[in-house]
Amino acid sequence: MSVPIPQPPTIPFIGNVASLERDVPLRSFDLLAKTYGEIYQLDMLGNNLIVVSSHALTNEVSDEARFQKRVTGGLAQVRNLVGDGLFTAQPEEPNWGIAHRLLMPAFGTIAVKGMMEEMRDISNQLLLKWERFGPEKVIDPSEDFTRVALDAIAYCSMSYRLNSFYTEQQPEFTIAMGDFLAESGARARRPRVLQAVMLGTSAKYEADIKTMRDLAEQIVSTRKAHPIPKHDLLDTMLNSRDPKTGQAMSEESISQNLLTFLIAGHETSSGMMTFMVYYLLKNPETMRTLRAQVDTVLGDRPIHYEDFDKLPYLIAVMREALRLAPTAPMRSTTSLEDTTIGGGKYAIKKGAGIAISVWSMHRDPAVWGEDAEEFRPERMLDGKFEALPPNAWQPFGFGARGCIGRAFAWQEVCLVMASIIQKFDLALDDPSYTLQIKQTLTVKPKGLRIHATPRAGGV
Ligand code: MNH
Repeated sequence: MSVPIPQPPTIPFIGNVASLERDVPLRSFDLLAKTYGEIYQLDMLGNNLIVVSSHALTNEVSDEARFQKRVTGGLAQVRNLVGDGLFTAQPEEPNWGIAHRLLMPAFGTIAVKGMMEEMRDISNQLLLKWERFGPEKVIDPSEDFTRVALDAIAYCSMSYRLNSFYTEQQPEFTIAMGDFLAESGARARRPRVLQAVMLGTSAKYEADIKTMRDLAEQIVSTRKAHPIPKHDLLDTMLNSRDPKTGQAMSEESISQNLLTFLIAGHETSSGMMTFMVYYLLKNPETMRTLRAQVDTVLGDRPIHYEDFDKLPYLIAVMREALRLAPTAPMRSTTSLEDTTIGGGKYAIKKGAGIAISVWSMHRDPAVWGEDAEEFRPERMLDGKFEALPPNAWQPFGFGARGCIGRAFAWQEVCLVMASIIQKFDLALDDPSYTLQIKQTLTVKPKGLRIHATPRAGGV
């Protein structure tokens, strides 16, 4: 027999929304899991949401025969900009399949390997900046990693230079995107009556959408008018056909997907690199081990693609950072039929909204042991990662709707982080800094400031 899914007390009209901390809802989800256990339900402004936080239940709802991604909450708001682009399309929308089949090869490891020198061009801009500023400068790593991530996607995917390293403030486009994503998240948690009267906020939201759309449309139409002899992702989208239906992508769909790459690929990657810096600075022994490996493999020559395999400790640090800090900390799914999970314990109705708290699941002691809260890359080494139970490590989601940019992100983060460790001694600006989180659609460390001292030999 099934048992009721626990629910915190509700407040009339707004249900459980008040249970969620406004700035960092993630903290509330994690706390609710500690209070109510591996599964609980919330009334989100009249919509029921079931939240799953353990590995066992995550593994069950990761069965694509029974459960399917549902675009809800903040992600549904992102549709205001990118409609049925890859990330925000509902599974039944045909444009998802067309773009997915057409783009999968273009995001594969071989294609991404071909982007190595363009990524290096962008990565070098960060290295040169840090070297020229020198050890006294207080660096906001999150800002500079955002520059790297956005510029790399724009340059690699559509041969467009955002040139974020050449402006004191972030470029207008970046600011518009940051504000748009934060507001999309906020909207999902805001009662409709309140939303209706926030005219200034809505006008700003619409203006940000226009700023981004204008740039994307301009890039697409310029390319159509002046083709270049280069096979970037924009070229693939303009000139390939879906192998299944023979259909081309519409111009609107192309713009929406260009913006999708920028959205899906920049905060996640930049947040990941910022978390890596934080964990490395808080774990000096780990930093020493990593530095030793980087020095042995690279010496003072530039990193090549072939080196990534020779840096298993770097890979372990990356995996462990994404375990403790999955920068896309939650995902949504829905049940295709009336069913039960937890060995018949919990009844789930067809169409039920289910959120998977990857953040909590990545700390499940049943998988990670009693030291789950500790940053320990050794747990990802020597075949231990490969031996994990299925779906225990899900920072890139899973299945058909898993991250298409995974190889891209992996290569970029390897390149940037190996180069930084090779070339700089890093230090916290405030040695007593402890992790605080900023949450929009993704999470990143808040208020982290560092110094970067070039090592002998120079950049
Ligand atoms: Mn990415 C989907 C995490 C980098 C483009 N990405 C997802 C999902 C997660 C995710 C989780 C699944 C979301 C869901 O189930 O609703 N992504 C990441 C992380 C990084 C990342 C942690 C970096 C670290 N992603 C990138 C990069 C790009 C990108 C870089 C593009 C250049 N991601 C996507 C796209 C999707 C996606 C596009 C949607 C894929 C689909 O649904 O078909």
